[in-house]
Amino acid sequence: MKTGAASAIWMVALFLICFECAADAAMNECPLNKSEMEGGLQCPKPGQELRHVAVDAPQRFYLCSICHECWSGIVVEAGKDYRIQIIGEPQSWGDGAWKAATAEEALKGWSSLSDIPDTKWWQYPVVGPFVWWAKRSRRVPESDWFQIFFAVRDATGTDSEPIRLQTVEQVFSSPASGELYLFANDHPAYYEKNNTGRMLLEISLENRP
Ligand SMILES: [Ca+2]
Repeated sequence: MKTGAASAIWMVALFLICFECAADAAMNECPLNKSEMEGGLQCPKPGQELRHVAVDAPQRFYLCSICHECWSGIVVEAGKDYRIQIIGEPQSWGDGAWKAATAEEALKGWSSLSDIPDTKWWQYPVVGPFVWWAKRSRRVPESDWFQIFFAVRDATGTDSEPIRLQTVEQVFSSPASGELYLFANDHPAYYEKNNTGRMLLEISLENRP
């Protein structure tokens, strides 16, 4: 009887360990930088390894700034409330010379050359006008460079309006049913050129009273 009980405990433990492995394996892998992309690690595509979020069963996924659309694999439902949270600090988060060491800095993004430490005097007249001119071509023109957004693509292929992730932990009502994707606000031609970084996020379903 004791041997049977011990076996049962081991079976449960092995199941939990394997379940954890499977959860990790299902996470959306994405490249940290151009070098990893050239090494073969591509940005996640939509519709891969889809996972649903349940109450008390949060799911984790990565956001990589080099991806135009970083597909989370997370399926959300219109009208339900979700809590999205950055776990820890981002890894090597940056847009060219601009770097963010903390999640708060990453969320803030940057607006002009004065936000970039060690900017040289000659860069203001040379690079400054380009930074100002190019901002109208950002994915979300009215928001600063590299601020983080998420959106939902429904079954018809229609994307919801992007919602800005403004705090490390944020609750939102899903604007549509479909897969969640995220992106750093950038000029479309300047993702693979100079974006680096990966951050881990977690999403959970809010339990409405
Ligand atoms: Ca960029």
